[in-house]
Amino acid sequence: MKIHNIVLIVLIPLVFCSEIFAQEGKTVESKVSDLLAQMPAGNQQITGKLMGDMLSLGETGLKLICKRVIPAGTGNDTSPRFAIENFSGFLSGKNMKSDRPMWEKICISFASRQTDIGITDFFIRQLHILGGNQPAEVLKTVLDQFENGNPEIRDVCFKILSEWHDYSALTALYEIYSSGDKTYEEQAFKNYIRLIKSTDLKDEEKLLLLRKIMPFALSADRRNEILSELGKLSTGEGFISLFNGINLDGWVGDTVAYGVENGLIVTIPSKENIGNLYTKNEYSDFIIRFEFQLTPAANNGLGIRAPLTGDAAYAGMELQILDDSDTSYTNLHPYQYHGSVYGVIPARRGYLKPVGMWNYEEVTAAGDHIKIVLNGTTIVDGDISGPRENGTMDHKDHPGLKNKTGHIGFLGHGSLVKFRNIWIKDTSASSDSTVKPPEPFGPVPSARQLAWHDMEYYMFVHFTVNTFTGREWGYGDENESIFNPTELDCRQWARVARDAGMKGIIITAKHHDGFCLWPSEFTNHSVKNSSWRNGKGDVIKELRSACDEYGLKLGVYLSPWDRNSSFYGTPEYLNYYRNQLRELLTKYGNIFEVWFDGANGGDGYYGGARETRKIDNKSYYDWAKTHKIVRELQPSAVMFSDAGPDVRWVGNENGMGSLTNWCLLKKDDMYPGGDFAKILGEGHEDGNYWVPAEVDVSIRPGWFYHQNQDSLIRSPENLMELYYSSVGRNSNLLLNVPPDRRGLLNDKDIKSLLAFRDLLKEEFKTDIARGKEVVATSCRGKGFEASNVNDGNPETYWTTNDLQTSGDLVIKLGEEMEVNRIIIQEYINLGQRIQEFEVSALTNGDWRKIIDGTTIGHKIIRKFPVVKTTEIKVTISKSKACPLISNVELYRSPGN
Ligand code: FUL
Repeated sequence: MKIHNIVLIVLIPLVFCSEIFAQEGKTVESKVSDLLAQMPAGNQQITGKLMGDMLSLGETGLKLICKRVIPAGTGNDTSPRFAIENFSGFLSGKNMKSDRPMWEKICISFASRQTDIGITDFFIRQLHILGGNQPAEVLKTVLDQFENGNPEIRDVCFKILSEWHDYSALTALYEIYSSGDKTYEEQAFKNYIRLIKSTDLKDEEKLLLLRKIMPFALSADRRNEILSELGKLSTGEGFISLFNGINLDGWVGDTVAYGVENGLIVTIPSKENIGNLYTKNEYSDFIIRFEFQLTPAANNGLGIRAPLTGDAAYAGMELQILDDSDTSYTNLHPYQYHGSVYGVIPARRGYLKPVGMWNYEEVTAAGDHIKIVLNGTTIVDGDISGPRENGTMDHKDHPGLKNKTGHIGFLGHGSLVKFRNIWIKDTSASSDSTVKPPEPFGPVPSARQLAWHDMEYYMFVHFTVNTFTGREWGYGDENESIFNPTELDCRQWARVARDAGMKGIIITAKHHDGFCLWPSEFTNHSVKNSSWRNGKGDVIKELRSACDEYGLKLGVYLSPWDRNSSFYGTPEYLNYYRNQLRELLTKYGNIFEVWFDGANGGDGYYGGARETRKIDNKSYYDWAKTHKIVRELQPSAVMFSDAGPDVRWVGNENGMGSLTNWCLLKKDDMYPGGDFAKILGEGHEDGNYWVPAEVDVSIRPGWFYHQNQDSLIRSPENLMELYYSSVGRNSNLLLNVPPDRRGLLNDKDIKSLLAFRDLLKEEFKTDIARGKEVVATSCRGKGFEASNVNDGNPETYWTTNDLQTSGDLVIKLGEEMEVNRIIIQEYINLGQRIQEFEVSALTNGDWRKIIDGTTIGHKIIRKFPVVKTTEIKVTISKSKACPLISNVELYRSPGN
């Protein structure tokens, strides 16, 4: 927690040196004193700035600060300790990599040269906070200290190892545990397992690490814990161990006649009447693998689908385990040979190893089908339905053939037999055609949000009196008659939007000047008093029918700030605002998005008052009440603002979505117009609402049309960059294209938009992943196969079982191909989960990483230099819960 807080503290502000540090002529010593005098600083911004100052002190200054840390109780060293801890947090930030080694070196030297345990502790902890730019070196220091320090230092170091944040401490913990040092053994074991469980290691790696520690797990509890972890991991084949090598946990029945010796299950020969040893659990369909060793003429049996009482050969089924090579058995029937389903299905004789050697057997029970492979040879491959319906070979009654499920057991017949390596895979679930989908994880999108995600790219239209006054923010005192577009044609806007590949249009029904593009009955400041169409026009109405004609959705921007209204700033204004909202939401059909702007309050006309009016962003608008109106009148509309509730602002107007972009937000602490730029970009990884980001940006420098910006229109290539930094970063793109004074989109803008559309078509022309063979390291089961990621169906997805949070998907291209673009989509209906991923390409037998990243969400599109490859691998290395991928596309695009 501590580390987390510190990181937050320092990531927020951009760091610049403060004035005192710019002053020449000061000694490092006095700079240090000046700096420490300002700490602890009251707020995060100041602390952040001071950290920049601290960095500029260089090694000498930093060491001077470290020197001021003194043993507890000998004086006040709050300032240096505060400075140092924050500095470690500061340097653990993403972009501070290059400065870390120097600080690590200083901390290591201060940690090792101290005689005071508290100070050593303090400096070792800095290494921990730093989080390991060079984890190996930091770990080495901690380990050296662990080995060489006095008991107290050992304790501190061990604590750090135990709390280590990633798997790099596994080896150290393993060594401590396996060294047999009793003081730390218990904790070392626990943390070794904890790290394996919690890290982003691949399953295969986890398996190796668990197997590595198995021989040192000398108690049954520890063995069971390891085996249960092994069982949870998909071993590729999904077998779990039935025997922990130490005791008979998991077994019932005659646990006296069967015992454990040297890691083997053995029958105790002194016992005359050996009973049966059964699994506690019941199995119906399964594959069991085990090894067994016989003594001359030994007799035992493997009971399957057996009850715990009665003769398993009849009440269940008995698969013979028998030294049928012994002369006493020469005259047996084939349905009594080793492997036979006793009395029911015969076996092939002659494949047992010589007595005293270990045999390896695999039994598959799938419905009525029983198959046994002994030492690599199939000795039984038959069906019990025939004997069940038509009579058995031994002509006896075998009611157990009807059992659907039961225990598996070793059936005792008085001889000495040994068993080891007993593994089972329960296949009952996979023979069932319905595999349960994963449960949702965390907040999930509503239906209206899902529909919004699919829109991806749509048009913003800024149009009002400003178009005619040349302003960006109208004062509110415009004479309505200036609104007079000579050739207004909403059909042209819609046609261009459609041709440009956009899915909708959001229009400034009212901007900050308060002028309404529809004849609102609540104000005179609207089209009804303009010269346009003799005051009979209604832009919203015309746009509605144009959108319908061209298959586009319509959204409205209704500025909360109104520089015309005399009510603005008073409670009455809210009624006015809500009345206008009601007009828009009731008179113009379905609205897909309602855009609540964050710019609020300032000077304005305000009905003639011509003054400055400030409102409190947090409380004035009473947003909850306004939101209710939208939900009531347009239940399928999403609401946009800095803080949602449905869609959030991305935090800038430059077209930049954030690479790490969670659709999640802790919106309860936020409000429109607040200072949340960074959070708005990234969202909150642990956010409690689904509030995805929308990137709003203009094709021109201004939001409104200004003739003098006709030469400053974004080029098609620039629009492509915008597309990558918005749609390609899990955001929607709302691109503003302002109509000119004619009321038409300008030819220059249209040209750029349509050329961009052509570029886009070329960029993503042929998806070379579509339909190719895809394999995954593991799969949840039927319905969730890897092939779902390139079937073109957004409703199907690949996923793993619930306990897995990583996995690989390999797309086999079938031949060497050039690739330079990838699209990946999560199946967000069940939550955004993926935290880290990587893409690599197979070239000449080597896997080479081509990109990595953090979040995915609805969609990411990434560029990379052309690779010639036969296979592309998408590795999900970290996910909050089992990862769900609905789509992967690959392209060789002409772009760079
Ligand atoms: C801002 C407004 O102040 C701009 O004029 C523009 O409408 C932009 C989309 O939002 O907050």
